[in-house]
Amino acid sequence: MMSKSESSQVPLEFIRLSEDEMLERANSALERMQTRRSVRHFDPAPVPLEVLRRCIAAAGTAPSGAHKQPWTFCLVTNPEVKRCIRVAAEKEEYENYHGRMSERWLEDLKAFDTNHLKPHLEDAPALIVVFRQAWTPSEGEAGGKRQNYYVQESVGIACGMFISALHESGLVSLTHTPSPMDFLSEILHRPSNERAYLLIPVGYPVSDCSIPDINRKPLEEIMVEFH
Ligand code: IYR
Repeated sequence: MMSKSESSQVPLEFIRLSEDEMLERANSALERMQTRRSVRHFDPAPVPLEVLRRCIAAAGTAPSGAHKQPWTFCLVTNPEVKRCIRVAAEKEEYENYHGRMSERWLEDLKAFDTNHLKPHLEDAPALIVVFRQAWTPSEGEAGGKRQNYYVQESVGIACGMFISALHESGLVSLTHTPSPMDFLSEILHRPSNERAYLLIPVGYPVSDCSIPDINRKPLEEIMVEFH
């Protein structure tokens, strides 16, 4: 018996699949996900904005603490804004690569051929800048702030769903974390309850796109079963 609840409840629409069908779908989901790669070399060709809007809508279906949906997705295609973001990101990354990152960290990044230069921030036709909302402005609350819950987890899940939706839609992306990234709040005029979380360039790969030769951990290495 479900306990009485104060919220209004509606029926869940759910179709139970046969186990064969489930395995087939799980296999094809895995196969699709295995072809996703982060890309650093973008073709400047524009992408359909409506596709990006739908992918952001898909991200917005993510579960979140107390259903606060504590995220804002800024969709940037304006070349001047992209340039500002690139210039500010490269300034921070220069400091990172020339002193702020440890030798070990730089060593770990060698396979990815990264440095402080971020041409993809201008080459990619769209930048999606994800902000997390630490709190929600509220006139009725003390300090005018209403708390959000599990914000990092919620926004992380939404970003994962966004990246999957992009991949399903035939686009490539990069999860980029310039650090620190407060400059994004300034450039995009975000309110004080928002903090930049992730910067995701999106587009098509260049035709001769290369990617790091890396392997994913096998299932046995990432899973422990308890039955
Ligand atoms: N934020 C830097 C450095 C960097 C860090 C990690 I961890 C990466 O996986 C990749 C890069 C940059 O964007 O270059």
